Amino acid sequence: MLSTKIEKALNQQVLLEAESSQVYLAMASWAEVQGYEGIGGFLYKHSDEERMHMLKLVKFINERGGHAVIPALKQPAPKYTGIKALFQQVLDHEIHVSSEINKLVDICLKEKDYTTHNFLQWYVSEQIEEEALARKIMDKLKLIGDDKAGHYMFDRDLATIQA
Ligand code: OFO
Repeated sequence: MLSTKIEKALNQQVLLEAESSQVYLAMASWAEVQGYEGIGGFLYKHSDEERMHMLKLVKFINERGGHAVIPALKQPAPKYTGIKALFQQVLDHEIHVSSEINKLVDICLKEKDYTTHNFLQWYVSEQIEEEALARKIMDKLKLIGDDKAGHYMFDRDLATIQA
């Protein structure tokens, strides 16, 4: 059984994962409209993944006797100044998510909720991978700079990367 404190904290994470999915969906749509098919495809997949992260939390909360509340979402920015700015936002966002997951883990330890602590380990590992991938992408973009041909290759490259 979840304590009220843990239930509330997990519901906050439901909101964050839902927001992540929504933001990446907005980014995907923008990229697609700009002609970046590979980037768009990558971000659509990433958006789906975040929805899966949210669903996993919803199921867990309900299975443990809590109630997962599906939140309202604010509209994400519809436009981006460029792909570098967009991916910097992805990286910053993932760093933020990691820190929120760490806070959740900390609450679980304080509350001695080892079941939820165990459940959250999957998110801890997932965040390591997602941050590493976002950093790798930013490193590539820094190398490319403003080179148009580089952007074209990068877009093709991203079509083959697993979100
Ligand atoms: Fe990438 O945020 Fe979910 O966990």
